[in-house]
Amino acid sequence: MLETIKQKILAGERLSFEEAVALFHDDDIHTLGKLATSVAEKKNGNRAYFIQNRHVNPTNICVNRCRFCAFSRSTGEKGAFELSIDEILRRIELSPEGLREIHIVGGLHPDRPFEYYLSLLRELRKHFPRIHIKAFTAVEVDYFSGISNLGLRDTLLSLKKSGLDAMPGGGAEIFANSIRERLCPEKITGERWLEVHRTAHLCGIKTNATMLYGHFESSEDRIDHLVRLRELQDQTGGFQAFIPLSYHPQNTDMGGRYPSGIDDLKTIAISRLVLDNFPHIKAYWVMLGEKLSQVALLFGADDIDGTVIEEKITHAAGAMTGEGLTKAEMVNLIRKAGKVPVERDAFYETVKVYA
Ligand code: V47
Ligand code: SF4
Repeated sequence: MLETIKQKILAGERLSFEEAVALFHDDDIHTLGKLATSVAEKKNGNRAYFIQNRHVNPTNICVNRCRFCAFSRSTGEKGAFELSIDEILRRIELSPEGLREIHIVGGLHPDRPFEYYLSLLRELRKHFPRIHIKAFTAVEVDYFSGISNLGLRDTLLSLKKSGLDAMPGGGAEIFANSIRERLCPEKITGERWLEVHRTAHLCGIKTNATMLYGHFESSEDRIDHLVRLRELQDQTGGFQAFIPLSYHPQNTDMGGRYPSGIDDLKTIAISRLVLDNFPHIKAYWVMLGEKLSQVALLFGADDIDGTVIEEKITHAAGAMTGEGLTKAEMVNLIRKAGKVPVERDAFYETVKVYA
């Protein structure tokens, strides 16, 4: 690895676009892991976070039909589903004790009114006042703004008033237009995705960010994506975590291959190094697998997400993991990586340290 880059990282200096791209072309994976760990430790010590959460997908019916998405269906198509609010409440009720967060994302339904989503939030808040609600990607929020005829700000404020605590990071994919057109021609642009998150931050809503990698994109496209996130974070400080999403090709229109384990680890480590203003880097165990997400804790990640319970998006596209992990399994996974497991809530407040 170039000595100048190494020295800059150790001195806590920001990497340029060119330096970050050079890291992707460097095969010294051990040095990369050590440097990313040193940065992660400066931010989060020896801690690694997890949360007791549950995923809920209100519907898989979606007007966008992105080419990498094996989860979505059109109305009336085999496998299409839509959950009522009562059904969602029932699923939360049946979840194990100790749930801290509900993670809600779904398709862009052609007929459901904005009121459905506001009622869902209100009912969840009423029945489960102590559980945080992290819901709706920027893509969904933009769609709600269209169907409600409210501007972005008022859409977000209505969601917040009804119970929304934070937003997940999905829908970012790769910002570069030339790649995005091949992945998801119907989806909002990268610029719009960033605008939704900027507006959320200005409304006091914390959000996450993601990047879908391992398809057509170049190293330059990945770094361009990271640098644009870093710039927005400089301005608002509203991002909590960054989650690289490893492409799963099965049952998709796009096809292709899974990224390699080394690519997964490099992407985690380089994300940690480039996103110097993001507090957390998440190794999403559902996509990386339990074993690689554990190793990712030694490559700059400080979070492995949560118990999840029910996962449909990655599993539709060939996830090799189970659908959920128990709290004991998460604690064990983190401990065996030599880190101190910390159970958190949706705002990274400590619930319990498993010393
Ligand atoms: O928005 C869809 C991606 C996202 C595929 O914010 C795919 O805490 C890989 O955003 N291969 C949903 N990725 C997942 C997501 C997420 C997950 C966990 C935590 C958080 C968080 C966010 O998954 C979608 C899309 O970008 N996706 N299909 C696929 N075939
Ligand atoms: Fe719809 Fe999201 Fe799937 Fe795209 S990734 S088709 S927006 S559910």
